[in-house]
Amino acid sequence: MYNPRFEKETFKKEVKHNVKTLYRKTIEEATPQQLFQAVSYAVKEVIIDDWIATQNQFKKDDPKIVYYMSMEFLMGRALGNNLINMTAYKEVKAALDEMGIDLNAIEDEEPDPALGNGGLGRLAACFLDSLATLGYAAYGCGIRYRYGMFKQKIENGYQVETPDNWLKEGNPFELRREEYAKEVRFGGNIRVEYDDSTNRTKFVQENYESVLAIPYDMPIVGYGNHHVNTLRIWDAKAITDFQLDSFDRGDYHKAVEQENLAKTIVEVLYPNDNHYAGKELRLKQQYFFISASIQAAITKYKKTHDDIHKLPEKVIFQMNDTHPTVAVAELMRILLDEEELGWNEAWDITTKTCAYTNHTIMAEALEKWPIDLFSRLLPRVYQIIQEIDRRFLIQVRERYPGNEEKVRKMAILYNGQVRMAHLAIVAGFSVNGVARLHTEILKNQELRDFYEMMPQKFNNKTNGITQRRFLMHGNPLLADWVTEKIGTKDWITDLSLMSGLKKYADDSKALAEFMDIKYKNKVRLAEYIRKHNGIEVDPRSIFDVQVKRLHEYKRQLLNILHVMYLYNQIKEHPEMSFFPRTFIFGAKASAGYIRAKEIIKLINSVADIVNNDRSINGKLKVVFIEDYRVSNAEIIFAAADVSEQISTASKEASGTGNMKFMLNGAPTLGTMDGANVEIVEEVGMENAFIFGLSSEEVINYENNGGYHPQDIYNSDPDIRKVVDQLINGTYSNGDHEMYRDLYNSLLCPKDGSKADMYFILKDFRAYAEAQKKVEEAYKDKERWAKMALLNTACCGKFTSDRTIQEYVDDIWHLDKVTVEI
Ligand code: 26Y
Repeated sequence: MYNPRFEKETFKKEVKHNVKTLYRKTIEEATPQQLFQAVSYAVKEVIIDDWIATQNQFKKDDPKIVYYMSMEFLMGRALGNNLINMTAYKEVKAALDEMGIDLNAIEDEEPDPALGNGGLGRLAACFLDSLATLGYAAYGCGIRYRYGMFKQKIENGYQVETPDNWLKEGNPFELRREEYAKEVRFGGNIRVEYDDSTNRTKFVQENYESVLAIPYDMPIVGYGNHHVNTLRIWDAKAITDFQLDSFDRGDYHKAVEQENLAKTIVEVLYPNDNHYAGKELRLKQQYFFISASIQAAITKYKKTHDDIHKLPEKVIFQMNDTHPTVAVAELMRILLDEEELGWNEAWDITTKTCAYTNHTIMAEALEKWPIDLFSRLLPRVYQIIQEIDRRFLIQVRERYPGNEEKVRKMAILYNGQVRMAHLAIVAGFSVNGVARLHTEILKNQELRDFYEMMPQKFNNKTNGITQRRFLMHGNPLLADWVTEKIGTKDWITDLSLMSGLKKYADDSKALAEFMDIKYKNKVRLAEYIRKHNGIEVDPRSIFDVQVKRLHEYKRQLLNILHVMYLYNQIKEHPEMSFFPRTFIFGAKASAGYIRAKEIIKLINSVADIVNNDRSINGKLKVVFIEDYRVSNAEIIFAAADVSEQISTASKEASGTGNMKFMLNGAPTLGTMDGANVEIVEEVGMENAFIFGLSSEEVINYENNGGYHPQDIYNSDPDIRKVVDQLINGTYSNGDHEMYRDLYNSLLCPKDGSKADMYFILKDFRAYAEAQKKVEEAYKDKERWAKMALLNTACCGKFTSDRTIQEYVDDIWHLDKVTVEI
């Protein structure tokens, strides 16, 4: 056992004690939520000891620390995960059982901390898990949003957003740390002063508004190693509590303003995924958490080191996309104005501590702030960026004399805008993509000029996921089976050991066991669907799953158009052989993304018609799972037969859901995009269903003005029929306008964009054929079982432990810490 405090009787006593002191109740009287709180506090008690031990070890060892700076951390529930990582899940479950408490039910009382949108935020959470498990010193730095990702309700087929008040009942795992508060200043003007005695020019910010950033720490528990890192998320508070006498001093407005600023700044997570909207409040959020985090990191460093020049030996700031990029200018500001270094010294330190990860090539996701807004809000930071840009452009002109085209393309400040990606690349010593194909596209297309000028900065770090959450916690049946089959639990921290399953690929008994576990997980999901959607699905049907954010490039529309096509086929040829199929969708659309919301409505409309058509004998079912999030994702991955990864090639930087499906034994049906390429490389073409245009082909079409979807529409009657059904009322009660915009997007967009930008009709036939192959393969039970098992067996590369070790080896160079208890 991990810790004597999880010993049954001790732990039971602790829970009873907590229920009594927190609620003045007995176990029998407590509500499930109260039990969740009481159990969580009991678990936290144990964590705290390890947390202290880890911090003490840091003090002793003085390791280099990575600060993972991210606007998003999509953590998922903490209780179950913490128990897993403390290797106490089963013991605690048994102890609670004896008290008549069902751990699973208690876990369901925990709201998902949803401080993120999708892939980028969840990746940050997997990285924190791996950093602690591998024994590296790390802080996650982010924002403690009052409201996380909205809750999604489906009403009459439409998405309706409601606020995610995740802190309503209190968060038992967090610690408020008022004593580490930092002040963050906005706006005002910069007064330049010359100090004769020191011969220095001083830059003094005046007439600013400020807020106090208050850190909340959450423990990040490593697996079985007593290592506990910290996720530090910042709350905002007005700098002086509202004081009435300020009214008399004429400061009334300012006092109110500061109060409001503090309240609004951390109010809510922006629900945009891969789409930049240019909101001033978002820039405030960015500077708020970055300034506080960097100040805190510097304070911590200076406590035990006296030479600021050596900061790069102990500190790394990893910027999760461009959202935290203002970090480079803020670090410069502190080094110049507070540490009083010269420009060259400050620049040398900054460019050795900051590194940047790019997560997207979608043009609309690139952050470019209007200069007037930026300089008004962050006057001193803006001055520094001007100087960074000025010096950088001198280098560009030196390298490319007379080539003003280069200057225009590479400048940080251009056309009235601050290009955050350029700032990150110029100031960072490392620029990485998140899958091999993605990094190649960055080097050869999107960031070509930068790659040409500074090739040494560019590197690839293919994403990964944590098997602790997505197998051990999400799929305990399969986890236990894997341990039994490969004869060791060590896969929990060394996923390459999964290859030990390969020897069972032709073992009928093992294959039957594997598929029996899949079946049980399908029954579990079917129950979830019955409870939450009121739809009956048959666990013997093929569970074909697409769960991810809703975005046109991810092509949920291709999937549902294909369902419409299948339905037409079944209706037209009732005699044809057809293996029963359940198409499962889960997706949130950004609140302002109209077309994405239309696609959700379409999926639900198709579901309504298809699910209620008794003439097709339940051969086809369509389910839209409401409020897709980390907690139900764990159940969904475990139950999937087919993993839909059908983005337009070149658009999905990596994908990480694809890896979670693979881990749980679902073959990929996908395009050669993102990490799919590497998945296929590991598992073999014969164990995946690959279709569609390649990224080169897509990029080629794009560079030559697109293609003509009308030709396909005119020549393929099955496709034409499906597309026409968008506007002939089939799925809209006779309303011809409801899906007109989707129809137009495919054939003749009204907004001036290219027809079928995402090559849905172009890839349709290839997709339908690949789907046919899925059906054929599934009918052959043993063949399918082998494919599914080989997916699990070949997933070793896709652990975030591997990804993190590569970041450590190539970028961060951290020291391993062994926590001594
Ligand atoms: C509003 C705005 C500037 C913005 C907000 C969120 C831009 C982008 C994002 C989120 C991007 C994101 O989640 N990207 C995904 O990152 C994953 C982790 O690297 C990849 O697997 C995935 O392919 C990529 O779409």
